[in-house]
Amino acid sequence: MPKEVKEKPQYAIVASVQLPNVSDVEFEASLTELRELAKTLGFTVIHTFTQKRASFDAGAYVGVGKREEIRYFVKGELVSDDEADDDSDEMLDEDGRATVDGTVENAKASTMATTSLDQPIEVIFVDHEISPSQARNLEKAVGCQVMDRTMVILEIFHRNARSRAAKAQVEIARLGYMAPRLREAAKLAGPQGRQRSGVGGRGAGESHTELDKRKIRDRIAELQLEITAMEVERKTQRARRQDRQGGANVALVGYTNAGKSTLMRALTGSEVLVANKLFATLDTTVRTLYPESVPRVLVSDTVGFIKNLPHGLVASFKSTLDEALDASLLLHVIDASDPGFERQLEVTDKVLEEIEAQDIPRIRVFNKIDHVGDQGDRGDHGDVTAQAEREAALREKYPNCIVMSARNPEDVAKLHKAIVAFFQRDLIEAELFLPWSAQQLRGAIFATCEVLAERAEEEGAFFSVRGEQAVLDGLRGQIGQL
Ligand SMILES: Nc1nc2c(ncn2[C@@H]2O[C@H](COP(=O)(O)OP(=O)(O)O)[C@@H](O)[C@H]2O)c(=O)[nH]1
Ligand SMILES: [Mg+2]
Repeated sequence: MPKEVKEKPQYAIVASVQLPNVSDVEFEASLTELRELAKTLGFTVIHTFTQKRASFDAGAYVGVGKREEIRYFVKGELVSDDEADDDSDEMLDEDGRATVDGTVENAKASTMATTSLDQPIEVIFVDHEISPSQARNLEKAVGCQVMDRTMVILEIFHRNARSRAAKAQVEIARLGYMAPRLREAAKLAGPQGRQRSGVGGRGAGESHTELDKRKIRDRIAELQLEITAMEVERKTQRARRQDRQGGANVALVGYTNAGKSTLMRALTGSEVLVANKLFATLDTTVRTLYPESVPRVLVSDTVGFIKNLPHGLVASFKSTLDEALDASLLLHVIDASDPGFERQLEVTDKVLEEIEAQDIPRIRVFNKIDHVGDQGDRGDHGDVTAQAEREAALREKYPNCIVMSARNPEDVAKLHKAIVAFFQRDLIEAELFLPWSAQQLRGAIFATCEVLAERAEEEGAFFSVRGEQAVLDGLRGQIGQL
């Protein structure tokens, strides 16, 4: 079901700590992915704060100077922070991005940047899973809601879960995430929160949390039983689906940021709608291939693979990917410009096998070829030689693959053609004769077949068509009866 259309942008910022064992490339890739996930949730990320540290700040994930800088940015004004005198942790910053002096300068610049915003900054996204108390402290320090990586991913899975099994699986993960956070929620709620238990006082608040925790455990057990029961049911459904003939469905699968949604829009002609920002946040899960083909092909987007998927979310991810099983063709979209694309390709193949989608025909689509060798800041014109080399290597290694750029309309047309060709592989060419007396069937011919040529004769019209055998037989039968 489409979400409510939001008229105003929801602004957000991102913060991340780079630990010593994380390379710059890895760090940036993870941040890009998080921003992409935030966009999926409908947020416009306007700034990213980064910091190099030996470890996360035990109290609030980022160091105190950084917190101050972020708060300036969020509030759009200079506010003094009681804790701001403790600057010891900022010394670890190697490129001086977060030294305390620099912080104030950055903050002043930030203040200017944010005063022009028509909306407040609502959320700060954090690129790690942080503890409940870190989240609470950070929230207090910077003055907006905190969402950590796990929470973001859970929300996306929640929105993408369609089958009952997927919904149950995601709920289990959500409950597991929430359980340790209840105590913090109770603390945040203050005395009022404790009163809910009816007794009041500190101990009562704690026991209320214990009660909630037990409820959560019971609910998880219940859901687990449901899932086990549903697995049996699913196997029979699967068998039924595989028996079912026809149904030209394509599903786009692959990592987040590979270009699935962009391709979906390009392939289905929904570009115009999506260019209008209002629609960018709408669920665009299933659309018709455009220009339309015979048979009509439905294209669906699936939840993207995630590079840093928290271990506890693997089962939920697989269950939300289940809808790919309904497809008769998978387009596996790969970002050919991502240095880690081969590893991602392997992981995708492995997961598809685990959800038993390995027998569904697949086209590998190496996207973003235009971006190969692009250092990011030089615009969209990457290194042409590097692109040609990468393309040749890919074609050699993956014989039937498509190497393309979603930004190139000719490439999109080629992919469109490949999809249509796949679904037309069982079509046959034939000639139909429609007497003038049976012209009411003309519409039916155009609706169910691809008409290659039409020729008027004295007795009626000849159509050279391409269609499914069963459809052609049906039409001939109808013509004969008239
Ligand atoms: N340079 C380049 N960028 C692309 C291409 N395809 C998609 N993108 C960009 O990559 C980002 C992620 O694309 P999106 O379709 O949202 O990826 P998804 O997460 O797989 O749905 C967006 O900023 C797109 O504009 C491409 O072929 N070339
Ligand atoms: Mg997408």
